[in-house]
Amino acid sequence: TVDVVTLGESMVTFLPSRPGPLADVPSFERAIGGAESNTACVLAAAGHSARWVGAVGRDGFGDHLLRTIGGYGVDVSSVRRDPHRPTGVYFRTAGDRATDAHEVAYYRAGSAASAMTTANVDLEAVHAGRVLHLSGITAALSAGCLDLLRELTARRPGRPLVSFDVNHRPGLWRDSGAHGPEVLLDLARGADLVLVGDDEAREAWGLADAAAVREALPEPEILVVKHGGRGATAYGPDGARTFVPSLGVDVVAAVGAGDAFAAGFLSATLRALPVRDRLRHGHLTAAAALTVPGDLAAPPARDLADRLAALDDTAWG
Ligand code: KDG
Repeated sequence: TVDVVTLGESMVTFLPSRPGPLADVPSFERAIGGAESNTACVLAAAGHSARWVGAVGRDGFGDHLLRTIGGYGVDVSSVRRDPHRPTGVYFRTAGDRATDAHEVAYYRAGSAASAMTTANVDLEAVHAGRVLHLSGITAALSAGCLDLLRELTARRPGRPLVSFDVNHRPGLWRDSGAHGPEVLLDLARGADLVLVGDDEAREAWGLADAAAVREALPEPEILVVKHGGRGATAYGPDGARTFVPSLGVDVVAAVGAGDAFAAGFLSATLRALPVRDRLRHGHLTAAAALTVPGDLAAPPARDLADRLAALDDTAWG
């Protein structure tokens, strides 16, 4: 068995050569994006076996994604090549450093990944991990993708630990016939581990704080509510609540930080570390992603991360 399987859409990402609005950026640099493959890449870089399942076109961008994600050591052998649909791409601006307000232009409607269904995805490969990591982005891509996520979050005996990062992307839901917030809450109820930002919970569900999110989402064994640069709160099955502050890093770009946080938290979960240390590993891994312009940064080496996570509360003040 693999440690972690993730499923979702990956795209070629174009990062701006300069700050400023999309209308004014003269050139872009190619990188890769996709929340779920980002998490798989960081987990593989941290020494776990990871598989990413998705679909890409039979085009150069698809080749590039497979090569790059595979280059991190992620198993991409179950990714479907679609001869009829293109690989999705998106452009982003650098954004404001203080507010992280940025523009995103997606070109992913009708992409290979949006055509994923329960019938064309290798479900055996999807279920073969100790952990299956999903995100709410996939649910917004198409009716077929939403069905697939419903199937994968349905509670049934013997399934892997299902991890769900809410990743509410209002721009993607605008063109979908479904009501994003309701669908996301419903999918989250089927997961064992849920990760959500307090900003997302406020925007999508109108829930004011972490306690209100736990009240609305009692089903997942572990619920992690992230408070941006402040920290994160985890709720366990027994009502236990653990808050760990974030590291005060100089943020270059917040993109990819949530995916990295998930990777750090999952890595520590696979190693059966206590919840406090899972949160600390989440913050440490996120800190690496926060300090680079693109989605992906190498996570801190495991022994260093373990030593940093073991520092006393004054260091984690
Ligand atoms: O978390 C980073 C992702 O948002 C980015 O890589 C693109 O997956 C993406 C999306 O759909 O927004």
